[in-house]
Amino acid sequence: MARVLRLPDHGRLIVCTDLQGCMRDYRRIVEIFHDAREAHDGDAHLLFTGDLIHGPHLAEHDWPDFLGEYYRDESGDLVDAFVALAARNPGRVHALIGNHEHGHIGGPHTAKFAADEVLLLESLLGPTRAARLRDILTELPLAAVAPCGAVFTHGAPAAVIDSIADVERADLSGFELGSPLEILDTPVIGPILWARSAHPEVAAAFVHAMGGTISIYGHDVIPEGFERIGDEQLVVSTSFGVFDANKVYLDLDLAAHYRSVHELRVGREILPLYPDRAGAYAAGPGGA
Ligand SMILES: [Mn+2]
Repeated sequence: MARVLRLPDHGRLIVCTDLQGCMRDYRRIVEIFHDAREAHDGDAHLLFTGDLIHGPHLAEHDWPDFLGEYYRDESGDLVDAFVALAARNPGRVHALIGNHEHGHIGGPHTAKFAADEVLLLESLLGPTRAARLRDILTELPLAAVAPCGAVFTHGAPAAVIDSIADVERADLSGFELGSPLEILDTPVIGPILWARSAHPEVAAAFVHAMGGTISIYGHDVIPEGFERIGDEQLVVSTSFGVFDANKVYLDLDLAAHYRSVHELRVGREILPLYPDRAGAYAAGPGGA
C-alpha cells in the first residue's frame, strides 16, 4: 500500500503531535479542529503525527513532576474516538504511524511505561478490540506531504531516500523481535519512526526528495513546546511530557507556500493548546 498521505492545496490544517493516550488533550484538539472547520466553510483537516497511544498507567502520587499535568492512559478509548471522528469527517482526519503504533503492526514492542506496552494495551482491550486496533493501525500512512511545502513524519527527517517512492513502498512488517536500537539502523522506516534529530543537510535532502520545503515532526519532547532547527525542521510538542502552559499545535494554511520554518510564526501558525494557561512566549505575535 502507498504509505504517503497527500494533503490538498487549500483549506486549513491543524497538526497535533504525540498524545500518548491523553484524552483531555485529544478532546481539546478536536474542539480546535471543529472551530477551524466552522471558520473556513468546512475546509479544514486534522493531522496527528503518530503516538496516539501508550501513556502512563500511574497513580497520581507516583506521577513524576517533569511529565506535566497528571493524566491516565486512555489509549483504547482515544483510538475509538479518532476512528469515529474520521468517519464523521471523511478524508479530513488523519493519523501517521508512530513508533508506538508500529509495535502493534510489525515493529519492536515499546517499553516506555510498561515492560511491553503492546501486550499491555492489547490485553486491556481484549482479543476483539485488539484485532480491530491492528486493522486500524495497518492502514495508517508513514508520512504526509502538502503542496504548501510541509512534510510530516513521526520522528526526525533523518532518513536517506532517493525519492518519495522509497517511503511509499516501505515495509513495516517483521521487526517484532528487534530492538529500537536495531530498527534505527533500518533504512527509511528506522529514522522516520525513531530518530530524535536530523542533521540540517540530511533533513534538507529528505524534504527535497519528498517534494517539500519544511519538515514537521514530534516524537521527542520539547519542554518549551516547539523548536526550530535550521531552516527546514520544526519539532512540535502538543501533549506528552509538556506542561499545559507550553503545549502547542500548528494551524497551517494549505494554500500557502512555506519556504522555511521561520515563516511559521508564534501566535499565527504556532498556537497554544490552552491559550488561557499559555506561557508568555506563546501569547501572540507580540510575545518574545
Ligand atoms: Mn514516538
